[in-house]
Amino acid sequence: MKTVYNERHALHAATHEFFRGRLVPAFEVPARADYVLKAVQAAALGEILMTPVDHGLAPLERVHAPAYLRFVQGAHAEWQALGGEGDAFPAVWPVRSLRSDLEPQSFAARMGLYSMDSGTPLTAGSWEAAYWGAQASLTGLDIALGEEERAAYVLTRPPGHHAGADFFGGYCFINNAAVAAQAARDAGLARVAILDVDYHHGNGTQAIFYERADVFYASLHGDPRTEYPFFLGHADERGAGTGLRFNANEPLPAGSSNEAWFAALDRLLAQLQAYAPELLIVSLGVDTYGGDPISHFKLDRPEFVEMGARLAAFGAPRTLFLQEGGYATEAIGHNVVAVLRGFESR
Ligand code: OKP
Ligand code: ZN
Repeated sequence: MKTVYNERHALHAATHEFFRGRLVPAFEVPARADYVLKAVQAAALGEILMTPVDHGLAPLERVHAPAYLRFVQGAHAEWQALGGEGDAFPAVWPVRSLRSDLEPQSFAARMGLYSMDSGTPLTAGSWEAAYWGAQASLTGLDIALGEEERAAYVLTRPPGHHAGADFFGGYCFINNAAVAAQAARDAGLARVAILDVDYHHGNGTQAIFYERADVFYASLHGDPRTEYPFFLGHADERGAGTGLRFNANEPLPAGSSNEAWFAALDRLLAQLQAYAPELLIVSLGVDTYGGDPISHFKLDRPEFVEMGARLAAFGAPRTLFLQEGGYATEAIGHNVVAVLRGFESR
């Protein structure tokens, strides 16, 4: 399988994030992608494209509000001009009863309007890293839909699935899975499915497609009653309007067994099988690993191989793997390679 690498990922390099009232070393760090690249090279999975093809801003604007994209692009410069030190963080949000239909002038206010948490440092290079991550995803899509290949893997960071149409958060700025799904629709595919196996619910991806039948979002994740992103990802969220029945969540308690995890995976795959997508996009977070420092499932190498095998057995005509989370830095490369090997062995 070919890999598309976002060689500009390290331009997004936060040193610290807020956690329990203090700044702690960041979990979402450039070394994550460096380790995965090494593992993919060592496994000789196939050609690695180091430079994504630039598809421009238009495919990003099909998913994200243009005003939001402009804001992210210039945010760090605005922060610096105001005398902000280091990475930029939001501090105020338009919660219930406050207006979010107006864009304020104040930078601090816009920072809150366009974000969901204070745990996502916005650095000098965040925009460029995220922009090229979306381009890598579009390049991976081209490969997966092309004549030579039926699947591709996109190695990028920061991740994307928490980013909504007009907000960043959960380490995410551009929703790569949503951008790729929309581009596939625009290329003429009728039905696209996104299967999100990251430990965390992909609230951004769900919200973007919640009222649509042409992109099915399915996720298994830590129960939002105790796990980030807390405010979305419950089992009763089945879609709305035309999108009713085209959204499926399998929240599992923190600490769930591997048996419970695979049973939930099979329930989602059965729903997706009935949907018969022309393309399966896998939001591939490997923070389901037992050694992950911020997550609480128990998958290990054999389970990652089994995950890949079940995704292959699913038999989608085309499959696109996009890198999301995974914070046991030295292990994530081996875990990702295990999934991709399992997929190719069937
Ligand atoms: C992003 B992805 C830990 C705080 C956790 C947000 C987690 C985002 C996960 N100190 N904050 O889904 O892997
Ligand atoms: Zn995650």
